[in-house]
Amino acid sequence: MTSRNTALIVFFVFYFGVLNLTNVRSEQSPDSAKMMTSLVKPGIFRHVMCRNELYPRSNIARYPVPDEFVFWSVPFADYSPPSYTAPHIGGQIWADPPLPSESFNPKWNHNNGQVNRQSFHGNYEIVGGCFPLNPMGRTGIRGRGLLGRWGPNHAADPIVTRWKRDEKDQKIQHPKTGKNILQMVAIQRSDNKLWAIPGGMVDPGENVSVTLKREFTEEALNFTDKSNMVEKFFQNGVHVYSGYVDDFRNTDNAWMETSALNFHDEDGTEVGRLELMAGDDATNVRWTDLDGQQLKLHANHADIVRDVVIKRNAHW
Ligand code: RP5
Repeated sequence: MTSRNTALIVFFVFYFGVLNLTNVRSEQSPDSAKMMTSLVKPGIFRHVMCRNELYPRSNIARYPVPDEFVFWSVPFADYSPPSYTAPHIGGQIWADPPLPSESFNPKWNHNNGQVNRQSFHGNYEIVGGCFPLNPMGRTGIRGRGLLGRWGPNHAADPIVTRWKRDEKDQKIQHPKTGKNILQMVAIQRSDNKLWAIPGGMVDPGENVSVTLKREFTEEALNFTDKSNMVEKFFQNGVHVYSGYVDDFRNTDNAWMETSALNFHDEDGTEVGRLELMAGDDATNVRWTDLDGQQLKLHANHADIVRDVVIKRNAHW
């Protein structure tokens, strides 16, 4: 076989491989949706949002990482990403000290009750003597970037839903699928202007269930609700997802993971009736229709939300 033929075969295999993956991402069937979320696994899932771009709020370019070199298991001899930790992180109470350090030796892969350094994806490696290694592969940048913690940075994402209704309070069916349409409270993030689940970081020692309610109250209600209703509403969450987030801030040594729960207002009389008001970290807040054709969200939030749609047999 000539080298030209070999090159052509390699090109077609790669091209159609990528095409196939793209189709899986954009296909809207519930089965493929389930597959996508379960694809957020080391060695299968490839970074999309945290690769090949300028690092946010900096002029640092990520080292280009082609699809086939994302996984650490694939040798990439030329890989020499820049190291970056945002200057404003230094000394923050919510952030770790710089590494390497003589005095800072956390127990990696361990939860000490204050900071959870365990990953949902099993034990991660420590490289260079002290640096946690992103379990999903290369991101084109080392250091912590904008993230406070080395290793996993744990967040919580409350997916608050209700059914879309008409003026007579009847559920609206989508003309194409005939299924009821779910709506979710989404915020527009101030940092990247993308719509997102109104999630946030788990504070030291905080229980995830507290974070879920706190973040929703801060970001989507701007602390306006003084009733007991929200408190009660947040007692009935359905687990949706625990794992890695393809967040634009991730690096080779620091990354986002989340616990996502669905809080559903079946008859629209609880949170479904509240007036939404964007908090400090959000530019906007609104009830958003969950429609696979239209929905573009921050990180891989759309994949997470899609699981709620499947569970509730709603239109997508
Ligand atoms: C995402 O960023 C998480 O899924 C969560 O929604 C959010 C947490 O970060 P901040 O909003 O606190 O910046 O990766």
